[in-house]
Amino acid sequence: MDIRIAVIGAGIMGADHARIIAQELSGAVLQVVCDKSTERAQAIAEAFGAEVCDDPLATIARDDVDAVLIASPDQTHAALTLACIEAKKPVLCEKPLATTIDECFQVIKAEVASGRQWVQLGFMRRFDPAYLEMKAVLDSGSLGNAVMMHNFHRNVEAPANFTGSMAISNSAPHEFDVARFILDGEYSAISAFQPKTCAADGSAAPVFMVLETQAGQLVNIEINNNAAYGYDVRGELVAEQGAVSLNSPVHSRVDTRLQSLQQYAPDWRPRFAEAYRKQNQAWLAFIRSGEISPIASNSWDGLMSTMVAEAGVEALATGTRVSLDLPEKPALYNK
Ligand code: ISE
Repeated sequence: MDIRIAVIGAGIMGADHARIIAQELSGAVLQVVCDKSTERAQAIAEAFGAEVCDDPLATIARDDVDAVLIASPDQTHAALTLACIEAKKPVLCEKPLATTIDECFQVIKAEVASGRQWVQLGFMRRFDPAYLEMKAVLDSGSLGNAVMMHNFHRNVEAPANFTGSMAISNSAPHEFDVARFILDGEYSAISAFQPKTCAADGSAAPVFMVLETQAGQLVNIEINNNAAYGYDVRGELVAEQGAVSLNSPVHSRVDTRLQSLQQYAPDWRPRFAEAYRKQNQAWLAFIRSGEISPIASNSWDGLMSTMVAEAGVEALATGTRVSLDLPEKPALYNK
């Protein structure tokens, strides 16, 4: 039997997930598209033969919905995820799990009380072939222990009024999560800086962070959401006996007039297309088996990235190095 999926949120990511479910996820059907704007939902639903609903809680409760993908605005994530846990419906929630630490704990508490995991979090980079190869090389032991990880995360242009603290709480969680995943450890402290050469209100400025891990490694992250030239994510893991760098999927190069040109993606969707597909396939397997993929991000990972983001925002605002005091992990989340 096909798994009937509802997508809540018909924005840029909701539309992309709806397309993946309808066209690229064998064994799943896009059953409902839900958005406050029925017009937006209608446009997607019509393209893929789904139904439309404008009430997220009613969507979650529907008998013809087996699982729910949440791609609505960030501040709605926790409440909708809690409703899915209550209804015992597996959920793939776009990052972040919640906008506050307190809400992350509420989700964790509900999952622990129900005795099983229901939530996969949309940190899709864990399914990107380049990051997975980086992790496989490190885990093979051939390069010795990890020492540092360098990360660059660039967007063409930030939305209006995008600030440094938003770069930390909205963009950097991808790096917070994937570096934790690759290094297989937790952070102990974070410092954050902005170059002085950019707009006085900090709105256009990149943010540069240095994180320390409990194992003593250093992780640096540049978030530059006004990089102008393209969507560009780079990473290099430095270990004792060598280093591993990410390659972006580029299928061709144009050579002309003494130049060699390679295209950049305009945003993250083409760069991480394979990761999104693999992530959603893993979620489908989770829906069927009840067992979350060991590489997928779960509610605990969501809490960790929200805690680091909150500390990073504080580090930037105060100009200080902020230490992290992490809670104990419930056994439910041991992998
Ligand atoms: C954006 O907020 C996202 O969530 C995307 O996944 C990320 O790649 C992009 O750079 C962010 O700004």
